[in-house]
Amino acid sequence: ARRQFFVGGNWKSNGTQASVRELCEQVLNSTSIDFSRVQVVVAPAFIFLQFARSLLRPNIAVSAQNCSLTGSGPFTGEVAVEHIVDLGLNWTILGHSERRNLYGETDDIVSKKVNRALAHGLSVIACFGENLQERKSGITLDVVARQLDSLKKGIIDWNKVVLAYEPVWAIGTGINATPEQAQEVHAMIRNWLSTNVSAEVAERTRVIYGGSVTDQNAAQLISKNDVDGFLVGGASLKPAFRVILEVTN
Ligand code: G2H
Repeated sequence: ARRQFFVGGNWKSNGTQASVRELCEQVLNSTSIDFSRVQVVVAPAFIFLQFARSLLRPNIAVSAQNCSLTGSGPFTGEVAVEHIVDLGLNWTILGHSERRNLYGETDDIVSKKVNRALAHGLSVIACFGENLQERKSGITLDVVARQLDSLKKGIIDWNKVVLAYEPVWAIGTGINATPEQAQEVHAMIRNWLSTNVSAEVAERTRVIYGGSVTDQNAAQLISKNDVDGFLVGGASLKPAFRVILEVTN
């Protein structure tokens, strides 16, 4: 049987109370989604987590976009895994390339954050992917394998992990990976899982694609065997997100 599809909306540091309400009510709550086929998770900015949770229908999950490496305590300005758990939420994104590139999160930090989140019972959308230079040099698969090796150190429960392959050159650029490019890396990731974790985990784990996914390219991408869904940024803030949610129906 095919793995359950997974569609995540990463709203990044966007939105207002009004726009969050509109997205929740006019798009997410009013699209016909076959939840037996697709799991839907949206990630608003921390400040809107509770608000979005209060508005969304219960079968759409709400996720954080990051968690602190430290717990609750004297860590001014940090939001800890414990806070996310306390809100009754079950998900966080970790290792997004914007965290890695703009805020200095190394493979090691990401792996430790993943470990903390899983240890406290959260499920994790773990992000990784090569940059343009690395792709041009032909080392994409090595880079992805290195990132997976590091993530693996933090993963204590593969049942709670969704792997998000997000080539950095495709993020917010309008240049998505072609379905063939995505499939090539996703197949390699599944191979890596089979060799380095187990055949069962390789079969079961959702590997989703992120990077300029739109209503125009979602259907072609999802037609590939090893593409189990998407992490959608810009397009998840628009009414067109509806089309992406419906693509798995
Ligand atoms: C990649 C993606 C969402 P976008 O960052 O994680 O964003 O779809 O805007 O490229």
